[in-house]
Amino acid sequence: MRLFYAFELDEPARRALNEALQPVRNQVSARWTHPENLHLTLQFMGEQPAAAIPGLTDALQAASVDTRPFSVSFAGFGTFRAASGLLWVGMASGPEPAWLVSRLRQQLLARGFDVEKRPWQPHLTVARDAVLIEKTLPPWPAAPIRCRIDRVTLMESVRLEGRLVYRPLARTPLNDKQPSDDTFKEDDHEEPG
Ligand code: 2AM
Repeated sequence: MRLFYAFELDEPARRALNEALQPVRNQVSARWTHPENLHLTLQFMGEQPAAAIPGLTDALQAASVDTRPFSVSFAGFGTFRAASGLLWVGMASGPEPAWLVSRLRQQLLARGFDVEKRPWQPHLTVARDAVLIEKTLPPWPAAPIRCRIDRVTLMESVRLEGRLVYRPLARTPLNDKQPSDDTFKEDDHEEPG
């Protein structure tokens, strides 16, 4: 099974993004991501046996208990290498998503899974095989699109009749009972001994 962890977009964000991309779809020749497939990958796990799912779910739960829900916003096009044809939309946020990815990687390593070693670069892939005229990225056509993230999903990527489909296998809520970092914590002030 081809598995990865992702942030799913809530319905208003998905709609807003779809609308924002509409004029660009007419200007740039590309294979555009199907709107229902829009997601942001936290960690790609590659081929895994079904027997790995409990461990992968457990790692996600352990990583999520320390993270409260948060908001992100999407705006601006980017590409890793213009020649790759992969066009993405950038994500702005506080530090929470990067912390979450870092905790998730630690939890996965502790369970014997391999993880991506490169720093996490949040990106929402919106098109592949994009032909950019003189390698110029299209201007972002809308206001930044806000999205509330309150869970992380373990996803399976499958091809059904030639079409790429992402299937949620497990959704883990972030911990809305978690105090924010500036909240006083008694443990922080305990004297040793
Ligand atoms: P992409 O959007 O940047 O291609 C499902 O395939 C998800 O996993 C996609 O979001 C994809 O990211 C990501 N993915 C696929 N292959 C990957 C790889 N070798 N390394 C990291 N992420 C990968």
